[in-house]
Amino acid sequence: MFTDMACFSAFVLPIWLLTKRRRNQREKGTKVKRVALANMPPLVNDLILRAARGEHVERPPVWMMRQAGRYLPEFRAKRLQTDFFTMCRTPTLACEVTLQPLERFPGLDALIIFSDILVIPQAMGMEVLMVKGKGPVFPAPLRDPDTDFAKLILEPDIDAELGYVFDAINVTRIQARGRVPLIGFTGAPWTLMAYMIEGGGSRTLHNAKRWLYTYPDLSRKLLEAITRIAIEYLVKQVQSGAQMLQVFESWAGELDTDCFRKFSLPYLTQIAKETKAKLSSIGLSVPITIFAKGANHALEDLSYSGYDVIGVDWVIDPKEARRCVGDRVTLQGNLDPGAMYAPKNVLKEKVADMIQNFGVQKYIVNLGWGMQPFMTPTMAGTFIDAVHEAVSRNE
Ligand code: 1CP
Repeated sequence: MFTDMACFSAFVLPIWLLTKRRRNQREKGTKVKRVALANMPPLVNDLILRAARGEHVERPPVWMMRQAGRYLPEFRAKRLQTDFFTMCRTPTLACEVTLQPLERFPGLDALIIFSDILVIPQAMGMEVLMVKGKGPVFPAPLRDPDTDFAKLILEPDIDAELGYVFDAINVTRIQARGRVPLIGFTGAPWTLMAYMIEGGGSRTLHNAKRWLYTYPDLSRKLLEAITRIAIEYLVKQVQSGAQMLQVFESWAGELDTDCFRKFSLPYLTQIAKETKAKLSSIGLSVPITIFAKGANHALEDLSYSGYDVIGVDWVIDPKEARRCVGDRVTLQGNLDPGAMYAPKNVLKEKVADMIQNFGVQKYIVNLGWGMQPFMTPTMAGTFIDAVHEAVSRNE
């Protein structure tokens, strides 16, 4: 009897557990047969890639952060039927909503894959829910540095945990039929760490700040782990079909200049440099954008950090932003999202002035932050038309 039990726990149980784990990973992982990059439809409009690489363009490309989202009635209709993260995890659905803005606005020059920055904390073992009227919520945020940190998976199996994003990118790249490039993205380490500790959006970030100042070494450990994950995640997005990448450091502006230099910039730099090196070693290369919202004080440092494009928010003058970065990078932004609520003629004038101030070359038109749920498709249409009109007016 004893030997039977010993045999069971020594041999049968581990094998059973291993196959169960593999089965789970398969279920979470690849469901669609991926198409190789060599067999993707040829790209018709490469304006944004040329602008990002600093090559000559006829007009600046335009897209909008959060362009797939709740300001579109067709998105809301889909969301009524499905939970947010189920949408992210279902490649056909993620593909459909990624394409929605382009179907409505053929004047757009890029797509961004429908997903969320919080899929990385999920891959690290944390639960994240999307609560109506509240946004993302972590039922069990990181609070206790000992017990909670120990529960985190610092080296998750990226293919098993995030394979659905790669599938969604692959399907979308095909369905986009080469009309415009597809952008992949990740949250940056500090922003993700802050969400993981706060457990959701926060005005003060007081829990995350307490952690950062009280446990700087542990904070670095966490930031390093997220950095490694983000790099592998970005490389795999490109291998699946992403043609450009963006890193969102949405809460950069919450850090003072010293903390930004210690807890954000080094990791942002590592992400750009290592992602590029890894891609280059497998014969791939895509432009990468950093959007460090609120870190206008660091524009010069960022212009040396390995990124091709720097996204800027609306509280910096375009000419001042250009002065900080020289001609080293392309700039992206920076319309005040609030200008979308202006009368049509005022909005158009703002866009024309913005293009005049940034200049047509080395520039990608965007908002200074994402589209908001209160905006309307008409506002987005006016914004995009304004870009096309402003350039033809200048010719
Ligand atoms: O209920 C819903 O339908 C949720 C709305 C929504 C959507 C459409 C959320 C919740 N995320 C998204 C999609 C999303 N998120 C995209 C898709 C592609 C696109 O741009 O069209 C992207 C790029 C993101 C990235 C993201 N998520 C960021 C970085 C960009 C930014 O705006 O700074 C951040 C901070 C998040 C967290 C998040 N997810 C959702 C909300 C409402 C938030 C912000 C919560 C907060 O802190 O207040």
